[in-house]
Amino acid sequence: MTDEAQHAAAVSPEQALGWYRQMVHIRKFEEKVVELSGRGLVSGSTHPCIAQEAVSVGCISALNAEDLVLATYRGHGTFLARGGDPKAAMAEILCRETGCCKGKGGSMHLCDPDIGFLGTNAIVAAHIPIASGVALANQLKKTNRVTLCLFGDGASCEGAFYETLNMVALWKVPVVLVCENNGYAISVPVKKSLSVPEIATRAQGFDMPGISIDGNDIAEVYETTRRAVERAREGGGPTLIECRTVRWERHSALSAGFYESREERKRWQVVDPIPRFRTVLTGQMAVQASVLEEIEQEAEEAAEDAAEFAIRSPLTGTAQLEQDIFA
Ligand SMILES: Cc1ncc(C[n+]2csc(CCOP(=O)(O)OP(=O)(O)O)c2C)c(N)n1
Repeated sequence: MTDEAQHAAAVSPEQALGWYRQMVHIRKFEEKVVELSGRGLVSGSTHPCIAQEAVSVGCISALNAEDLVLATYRGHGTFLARGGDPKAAMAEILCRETGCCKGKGGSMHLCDPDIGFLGTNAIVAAHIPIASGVALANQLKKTNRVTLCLFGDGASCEGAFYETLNMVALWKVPVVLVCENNGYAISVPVKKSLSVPEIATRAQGFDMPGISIDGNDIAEVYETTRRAVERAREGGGPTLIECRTVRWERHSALSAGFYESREERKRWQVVDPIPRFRTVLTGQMAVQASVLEEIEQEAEEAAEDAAEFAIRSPLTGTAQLEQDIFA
């Protein structure tokens, strides 16, 4: 039995199918975003999370409905995994009035407080102290809510990360810090930016747990996050989880993979979380391939519907510039 199959053994077929559905929906959504970007419909840059779907879906499914999430600009998948409306997300990415932020945030700023999704952020590592402040506020208010914060390996090299680790460990703040280590910060490979082989070991300097896991094994991501969330909720404080993953496509839809080698591409495709989980579903869980094909078809249609909705919606114009502004 593979590691993945062992981790999935504790999961019900319903939950497993739900995860598969979410991962495939995110994949199709992101492929559509890349296509629309190529057609010149996305203003500025957009950062696909293709191949990182298991991290978004696995860790978000370990949360309660009241918990809170903050993520990076590579956060479309996290937004969708949290239950964000794909039409409102696509409209936001295309800067339309019907977007979740009325088209003023664009691809890097998705937000929906109604589902506890407090936003994605374009400034590398800036949201790590913000998420921890949110978690501290909830600790002080005794709400029992946990805050989940996702960020990249590049962000783990920023000063804001270390300052935050110190304070959240000291005050036992109920935050779960999930580092999506996809091997690169734009074009800089981790071997040129990290002083340690595993980002998770950095937690030791702050006397908090740090765990490095296979971020493309959705059941392992779920179980590790579930334990960290439980610990945070019970007053045990923060955990740093390093999800080792790959960024299969490119840094952004504008910078089509010009730096990865052919060998690296092949390695990335082998660890792709979707076909890997498909094997678990059709094998030990005996799910019919036709059920999965239906899910893939439905996801493709949902992505197309989201794109059509966004394209039909009016572009956010200068008339709205001064609306919803706090000064
Ligand atoms: C404070 C800051 N410095 C630099 C940048 C430019 N920048 C945008 S993305 C990025 C790479 C970040 O890499 P990582 O944290 O590993 O996340 P990934 O893009 O791989 O998901 C950089 C340096 C920025 N947006 N913010």
